[in-house]
Amino acid sequence: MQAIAIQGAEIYYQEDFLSAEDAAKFFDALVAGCAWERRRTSFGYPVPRDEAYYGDPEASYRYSKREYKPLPWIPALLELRTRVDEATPDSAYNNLGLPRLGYNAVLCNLYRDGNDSVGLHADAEPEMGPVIGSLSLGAERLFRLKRKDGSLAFSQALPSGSLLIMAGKTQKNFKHEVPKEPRIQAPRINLTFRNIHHPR
Ligand SMILES: O=C(O)CCC(=O)C(=O)O
Repeated sequence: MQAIAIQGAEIYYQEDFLSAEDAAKFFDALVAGCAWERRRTSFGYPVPRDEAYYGDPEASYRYSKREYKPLPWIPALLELRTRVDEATPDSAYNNLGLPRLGYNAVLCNLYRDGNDSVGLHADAEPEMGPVIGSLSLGAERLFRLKRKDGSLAFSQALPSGSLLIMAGKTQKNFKHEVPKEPRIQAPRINLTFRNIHHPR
């Protein structure tokens, strides 16, 4: 994977992580096979994307007052977890002084078209590990990273089959978003592999 130099962040990227054939195969398997759900915010509005959460039984967490309880892994997601795990550079863990923890959960997002999105946020809950593997499938999606002062630090169109790893202090120093792109009419999927750990 290629390291992308952004001061205060640690990002790795591989555009051709999956072959076009594999990306299409996994996209079809996940559109049909994930238990997609349009959840509501604490104010009762639907979030602008469908979600499905899979993982090991201990990987529950709360985000924005929503409870995420993992469904048991399905074969396509298990296979992708292994591949994303193997591709995650040692330095993502070594630089943090962590052992290779790997991923025990994945949040799947389905953006049905360019009107679906995710607003600016960081994945920085205390139980969430700092290494996150983000795999893209389907139509291209703009992914942006912004500094705390709102300035743009990174903007990349993520094509199907690409893998982006966020590590180091990326979640502490930056927020990320997928803005609406109304011209996009095709669906796109993002999988964010995480490590959820509840300190005892
Ligand atoms: O689709 C993306 O790349 C962003 C997903 C995301 O921010 C999240 O799941 O927390």
